[in-house]
Amino acid sequence: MTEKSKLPPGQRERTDFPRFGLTQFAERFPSESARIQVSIAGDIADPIVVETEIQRLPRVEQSSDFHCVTTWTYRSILWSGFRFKDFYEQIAVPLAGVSVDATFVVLRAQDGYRSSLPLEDLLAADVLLADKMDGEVLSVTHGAPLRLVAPAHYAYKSVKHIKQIEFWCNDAHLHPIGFRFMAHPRARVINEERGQWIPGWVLRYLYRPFIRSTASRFERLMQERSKNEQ
Ligand SMILES: Nc1nc2c(c(=O)[nH]1)N[C@H]1C(S)=C(S)[C@@H](COP(=O)(O)O)O[C@H]1N2
Ligand SMILES: [Mo]
Repeated sequence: MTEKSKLPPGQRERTDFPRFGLTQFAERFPSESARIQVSIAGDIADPIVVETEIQRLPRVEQSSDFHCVTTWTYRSILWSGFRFKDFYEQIAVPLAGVSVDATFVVLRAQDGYRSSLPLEDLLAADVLLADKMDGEVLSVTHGAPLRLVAPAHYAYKSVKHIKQIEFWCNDAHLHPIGFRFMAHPRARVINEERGQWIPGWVLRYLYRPFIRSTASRFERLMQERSKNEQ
Protein backbone atom coordinates (compact mmCIF):
# COMPACT_ATOMS: atom_id res chain seq x y z
CA MET A 1 0.00 0.00 0.00
CA THR A 2 1.32 3.44 -0.82
CA GLU A 3 0.51 5.84 1.91
CA LYS A 4 0.49 9.53 1.16
CA SER A 5 2.23 11.86 3.53
CA LYS A 6 0.06 13.96 5.80
CA LEU A 7 -1.10 17.31 4.47
CA PRO A 8 0.42 20.43 6.08
CA PRO A 9 -1.67 22.29 8.69
CA GLY A 10 -4.96 23.65 7.39
CA GLN A 11 -4.57 22.26 3.84
CA ARG A 12 -7.20 20.16 2.03
CA GLU A 13 -6.55 18.01 -1.00
CA ARG A 14 -8.08 19.09 -4.31
CA THR A 15 -8.46 16.56 -7.10
CA ASP A 16 -7.94 19.01 -9.96
CA PHE A 17 -5.21 21.60 -10.52
CA PRO A 18 -6.90 24.95 -11.23
CA ARG A 19 -5.43 28.07 -12.79
CA PHE A 20 -5.39 30.36 -9.76
CA GLY A 21 -4.28 33.63 -8.17
CA LEU A 22 -5.49 37.04 -7.10
CA THR A 23 -8.56 37.99 -9.15
CA GLN A 24 -6.86 40.90 -10.92
CA PHE A 25 -4.54 38.42 -12.67
CA ALA A 26 -7.29 36.21 -14.06
CA GLU A 27 -7.54 38.31 -17.24
CA ARG A 28 -3.82 38.87 -17.69
CA PHE A 29 -1.67 36.60 -19.82
CA PRO A 30 1.96 36.38 -20.90
CA SER A 31 2.76 38.02 -24.22
CA GLU A 32 5.52 35.49 -24.91
CA SER A 33 4.70 31.98 -23.76
CA ALA A 34 6.97 29.94 -26.04
CA ARG A 35 10.42 31.47 -25.73
CA ILE A 36 12.22 31.59 -22.38
CA GLN A 37 13.84 34.97 -21.81
CA VAL A 38 14.85 36.06 -18.33
CA SER A 39 16.41 39.39 -17.36
CA ILE A 40 18.77 39.33 -14.42
CA ALA A 41 18.75 42.62 -12.55
CA GLY A 42 19.13 44.25 -9.12
CA ASP A 43 22.38 44.92 -7.26
CA ILE A 44 24.52 43.35 -9.97
CA ALA A 45 27.49 44.34 -12.09
CA ASP A 46 26.08 43.49 -15.55
CA PRO A 47 22.32 43.42 -16.12
CA ILE A 48 21.74 40.74 -18.78
CA VAL A 49 19.02 38.81 -20.53
CA VAL A 50 19.53 35.04 -20.67
CA GLU A 51 17.86 32.55 -23.02
CA THR A 52 19.75 29.47 -24.19
CA GLU A 53 22.07 29.60 -21.18
CA ILE A 54 19.20 28.25 -19.05
CA GLN A 55 18.70 25.22 -21.33
CA ARG A 56 22.32 24.24 -20.78
CA LEU A 57 21.86 23.77 -17.02
CA PRO A 58 21.46 20.18 -15.79
CA ARG A 59 17.82 19.13 -16.16
CA VAL A 60 16.09 17.82 -13.03
CA GLU A 61 12.74 16.15 -12.46
CA GLN A 62 10.82 16.34 -9.23
CA SER A 63 7.44 15.30 -7.94
CA SER A 64 5.99 17.66 -5.36
CA ASP A 65 2.75 18.82 -3.77
CA PHE A 66 1.48 22.34 -4.51
CA HIS A 67 -0.03 24.32 -1.64
CA CYS A 68 -2.14 27.41 -2.27
CA VAL A 69 -2.43 29.80 0.67
CA THR A 70 -6.24 29.67 0.37
CA THR A 71 -5.91 26.04 1.69
CA TRP A 72 -6.18 23.87 -1.44
CA THR A 73 -3.38 21.39 -2.18
CA TYR A 74 -2.85 19.53 -5.42
CA ARG A 75 -0.59 16.53 -4.92
CA SER A 76 2.29 14.87 -6.77
CA ILE A 77 2.93 17.17 -9.73
CA LEU A 78 5.84 16.04 -11.87
CA TRP A 79 7.91 19.10 -12.67
CA SER A 80 10.88 19.24 -14.98
CA GLY A 81 13.31 22.10 -15.24
CA PHE A 82 16.40 23.53 -13.62
CA ARG A 83 17.44 24.02 -10.03
CA PHE A 84 17.33 27.66 -8.96
CA LYS A 85 20.65 26.97 -7.21
CA ASP A 86 22.28 25.99 -10.51
CA PHE A 87 20.79 29.06 -12.21
CA TYR A 88 22.26 31.19 -9.42
CA GLU A 89 25.70 29.58 -9.33
CA GLN A 90 26.23 28.91 -13.03
CA ILE A 91 24.45 31.88 -14.63
CA ALA A 92 23.56 34.72 -12.24
CA VAL A 93 26.83 34.91 -10.32
CA PRO A 94 29.34 34.42 -13.16
CA LEU A 95 27.47 36.17 -16.01
CA ALA A 96 25.58 38.95 -14.22
CA GLY A 97 27.93 39.51 -11.30
CA VAL A 98 25.43 39.26 -8.45
CA SER A 99 26.68 41.17 -5.40
CA VAL A 100 28.12 38.95 -2.66
CA ASP A 101 25.84 40.86 -0.27
CA ALA A 102 22.65 39.91 -2.13
CA THR A 103 20.18 38.28 0.26
CA PHE A 104 16.80 39.10 -1.23
CA VAL A 105 15.31 38.04 -4.56
CA VAL A 106 12.36 39.55 -6.43
CA LEU A 107 10.74 37.58 -9.26
CA ARG A 108 8.63 39.49 -11.79
CA ALA A 109 6.19 38.03 -14.28
CA GLN A 110 4.88 38.97 -17.71
CA ASP A 111 1.37 39.49 -16.27
CA GLY A 112 2.61 42.09 -13.76
CA TYR A 113 2.66 39.62 -10.87
CA ARG A 114 5.64 39.71 -8.53
CA SER A 115 6.85 38.02 -5.40
CA SER A 116 10.01 37.67 -3.33
CA LEU A 117 11.93 35.21 -1.20
CA PRO A 118 15.18 35.29 0.74
CA LEU A 119 17.99 34.04 -1.52
CA GLU A 120 18.73 31.32 1.02
CA ASP A 121 15.24 29.83 0.61
CA LEU A 122 15.61 29.78 -3.18
CA LEU A 123 18.89 27.85 -2.95
CA ALA A 124 17.11 24.82 -1.40
CA ALA A 125 17.44 21.66 -3.52
CA ASP A 126 13.68 21.45 -4.24
CA VAL A 127 13.33 24.94 -5.74
CA LEU A 128 13.08 24.77 -9.52
CA LEU A 129 12.66 26.97 -12.54
CA ALA A 130 10.27 24.65 -14.36
CA ASP A 131 9.48 24.60 -18.08
CA LYS A 132 7.65 21.24 -18.13
CA MET A 133 4.86 19.66 -16.10
CA ASP A 134 3.70 16.04 -16.15
CA GLY A 135 5.88 15.32 -19.17
CA GLU A 136 4.60 18.18 -21.36
CA VAL A 137 5.78 21.66 -22.15
CA LEU A 138 4.37 23.99 -19.50
CA SER A 139 0.93 25.37 -20.48
CA VAL A 140 -0.07 29.03 -20.26
CA THR A 141 -2.53 27.91 -17.57
CA HIS A 142 0.30 26.80 -15.32
CA GLY A 143 2.98 29.36 -16.08
CA ALA A 144 4.53 29.14 -19.56
CA PRO A 145 7.22 29.57 -20.58
CA LEU A 146 8.98 29.30 -17.18
CA ARG A 147 7.77 29.31 -13.58
CA LEU A 148 9.20 29.01 -10.12
CA VAL A 149 8.35 25.89 -8.10
CA ALA A 150 9.06 26.28 -4.37
CA PRO A 151 7.12 23.44 -2.71
CA ALA A 152 7.99 24.35 0.90
CA HIS A 153 6.38 27.77 0.45
CA TYR A 154 2.79 28.76 -0.31
CA ALA A 155 2.20 28.90 -4.04
CA TYR A 156 2.00 32.70 -4.15
CA LYS A 157 5.80 32.54 -4.10
CA SER A 158 5.84 30.27 -7.19
CA VAL A 159 5.75 33.02 -9.81
CA LYS A 160 4.47 31.98 -13.27
CA HIS A 161 5.51 33.49 -16.64
CA ILE A 162 8.85 34.70 -15.21
CA LYS A 163 10.42 37.64 -17.06
CA GLN A 164 12.85 39.08 -14.53
CA ILE A 165 14.82 37.88 -11.53
CA GLU A 166 16.35 40.57 -9.31
CA PHE A 167 19.04 40.05 -6.68
CA TRP A 168 19.08 42.78 -4.01
CA CYS A 169 21.01 43.53 -0.83
CA ASN A 170 17.79 44.52 0.97
CA ASP A 171 14.02 44.39 0.58
CA ALA A 172 13.44 48.05 -0.34
CA HIS A 173 12.63 47.23 -3.96
CA LEU A 174 9.51 45.18 -3.62
CA HIS A 175 6.00 46.56 -3.44
CA PRO A 176 4.07 43.38 -2.71
CA ILE A 177 0.88 42.53 -4.57
CA GLY A 178 -2.39 42.83 -2.66
CA PHE A 179 -2.79 43.81 0.99
CA ARG A 180 0.34 43.80 3.12
CA PHE A 181 -1.08 41.22 5.56
CA MET A 182 -1.27 38.72 2.68
CA ALA A 183 2.47 38.74 1.92
CA HIS A 184 4.64 36.84 4.38
CA PRO A 185 8.38 37.26 3.66
CA ARG A 186 8.91 33.47 3.68
CA ALA A 187 5.45 31.86 3.63
CA ARG A 188 6.63 28.43 4.77
CA VAL A 189 3.82 25.90 4.54
CA ILE A 190 5.02 23.78 7.44
CA ASN A 191 4.83 26.78 9.81
CA GLU A 192 1.53 27.95 8.34
CA GLU A 193 3.06 31.34 7.49
CA ARG A 194 0.08 32.33 5.33
CA GLY A 195 0.44 36.05 5.97
CA GLN A 196 1.76 38.69 8.36
CA TRP A 197 0.27 39.89 11.66
CA ILE A 198 -2.79 37.62 11.39
CA PRO A 199 -2.30 33.98 12.53
CA GLY A 200 -2.29 31.44 9.69
CA TRP A 201 -5.19 29.44 11.10
CA VAL A 202 -7.36 32.58 11.07
CA LEU A 203 -6.54 33.23 7.42
CA ARG A 204 -7.75 29.70 6.53
CA TYR A 205 -11.29 30.78 7.31
CA LEU A 206 -10.91 34.15 5.61
CA TYR A 207 -9.63 32.65 2.33
CA ARG A 208 -11.66 29.44 1.95
CA PRO A 209 -14.95 31.10 0.92
CA PHE A 210 -13.23 32.58 -2.17
CA ILE A 211 -11.69 29.40 -3.63
CA ARG A 212 -14.61 28.30 -5.77
CA SER A 213 -15.41 31.67 -7.37
CA THR A 214 -11.73 32.46 -7.96
CA ALA A 215 -11.06 29.13 -9.67
CA SER A 216 -14.08 29.50 -11.96
CA ARG A 217 -13.17 33.08 -12.86
CA PHE A 218 -9.61 32.02 -13.78
CA GLU A 219 -10.96 29.14 -15.84
CA ARG A 220 -13.58 31.24 -17.67
CA LEU A 221 -11.05 33.92 -18.66
CA MET A 222 -8.60 31.26 -19.85
CA GLN A 223 -11.34 29.74 -22.03
CA GLU A 224 -12.23 33.17 -23.45
CA ARG A 225 -8.61 33.77 -24.33
CA SER A 226 -8.33 30.40 -26.08
CA LYS A 227 -11.50 31.18 -28.06
CA ASN A 228 -10.18 34.59 -29.15
CA GLU A 229 -6.92 33.04 -30.27
CA GLN A 230 -8.60 30.63 -32.65
N1 LIG B 1 2.56 35.33 -12.82
C1 LIG B 1 1.75 34.87 -11.85
N2 LIG B 1 2.24 33.97 -11.00
C2 LIG B 1 1.45 33.48 -10.02
C3 LIG B 1 0.14 33.93 -9.84
C4 LIG B 1 -0.34 34.88 -10.77
O1 LIG B 1 -1.51 35.33 -10.73
N3 LIG B 1 0.48 35.32 -11.78
N4 LIG B 1 -0.63 33.44 -8.79
C5 LIG B 1 0.05 32.76 -7.67
C6 LIG B 1 -0.86 31.96 -6.83
S1 LIG B 1 -1.68 32.76 -5.61
C7 LIG B 1 -1.00 30.62 -6.99
S2 LIG B 1 -1.97 29.67 -5.99
C8 LIG B 1 -0.29 29.92 -8.07
C9 LIG B 1 -1.29 29.21 -8.96
O2 LIG B 1 -0.62 28.45 -9.92
P1 LIG B 1 -1.48 27.69 -11.03
O3 LIG B 1 -2.27 28.73 -11.76
O4 LIG B 1 -0.50 26.97 -11.86
O5 LIG B 1 -2.39 26.77 -10.26
O6 LIG B 1 0.51 30.77 -8.89
C10 LIG B 1 1.13 31.84 -8.21
N5 LIG B 1 1.97 32.53 -9.17
MO1 LIG C 1 -2.55 30.96 -4.16
